[in-house]
Amino acid sequence: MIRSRSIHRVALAATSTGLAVALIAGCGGTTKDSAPSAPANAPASTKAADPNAAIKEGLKISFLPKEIDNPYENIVDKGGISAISELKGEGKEVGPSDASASSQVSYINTLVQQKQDAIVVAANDPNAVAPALKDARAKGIAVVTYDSDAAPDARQIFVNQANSEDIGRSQVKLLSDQIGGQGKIAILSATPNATNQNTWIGFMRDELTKPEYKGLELVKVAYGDDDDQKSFQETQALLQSIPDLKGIISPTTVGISAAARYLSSSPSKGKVALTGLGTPNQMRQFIKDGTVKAFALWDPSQLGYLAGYAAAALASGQISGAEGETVKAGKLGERKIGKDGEIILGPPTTFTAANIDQYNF
Ligand code: RAM
Repeated sequence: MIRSRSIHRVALAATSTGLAVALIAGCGGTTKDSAPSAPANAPASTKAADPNAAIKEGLKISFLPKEIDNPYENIVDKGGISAISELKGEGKEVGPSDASASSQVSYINTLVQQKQDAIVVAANDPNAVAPALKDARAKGIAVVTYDSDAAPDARQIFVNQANSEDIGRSQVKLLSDQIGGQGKIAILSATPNATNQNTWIGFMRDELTKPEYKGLELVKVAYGDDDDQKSFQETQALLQSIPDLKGIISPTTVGISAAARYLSSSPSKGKVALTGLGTPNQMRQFIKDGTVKAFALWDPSQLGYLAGYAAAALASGQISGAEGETVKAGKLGERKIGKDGEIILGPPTTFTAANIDQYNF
């Protein structure tokens, strides 16, 4: 089912999750009728960038999250739309109701038909979206991935929330510290094809080969598909099938909040440790009731904001996505484009009972 949140001149609207999400912003700018004029089959990144080029007004920039009803992704996109608003463009969020591999292809095709200036996408699968993204680029549309990357030759820039290796390795340490480095552990991930979770899990597996973690045994990777109910049920299944399980890492905001909800009313509360990546607002009650001791995340709004600025700079010819270029990102300052077109937002924060009340997202 195609779902769109594009409503002109409406700043806020209620979503089915109850969150208020900014939809179209900055409609005061002129509206472009056509995409930037790159020749067909000439990817925008082959054109020389002009660092002094002004950001064009009225850019049409769409944010395509993994799924539209994920509260985390809504915060990210709200941040992205606010960036486009600052730049006097038109930002919107559209996306599928599930995070399955091919769910985003029809959205990309529609955005191409709508002649968007840039598409910002969190890929549910690095390869399933690649042909549609390449088609967009051939038509002169700037393509940025954020949160979860696509195949690098299908996009110009990947805005990564933090260093992927640091995320993966630090998650293992967070759990190990809580269980004294001993026992069986499991991972509750998002979908089996998610680029970001799979990259992090790769680094977790590598980290577990280090001598300091020899007492930990990763016995299962389960997939909750970034679906609340499935994540809840997979948590139950993990606890039932592995009675001596000592800890769970859930590197997804959907997974960790569902797992915490299950654990909080189960006899395993306080006995099976849970950590991962979660939003402070979704996890606060589980920190307060002792179900969870520590978890991590970056500021989702800043991730979208940075991706919005990068997309606008690409669509304006200010950058091409080449290593060494600088992205000017409003209130976030500047970020350099690294190897393979990657920009990093910054290090994540670890949340505990001591600091969680300082955060509201
Ligand atoms: C979920 C999604 C998203 C991931 C966060 C941490 O919301 O899987 O891609 O970055 O968790």
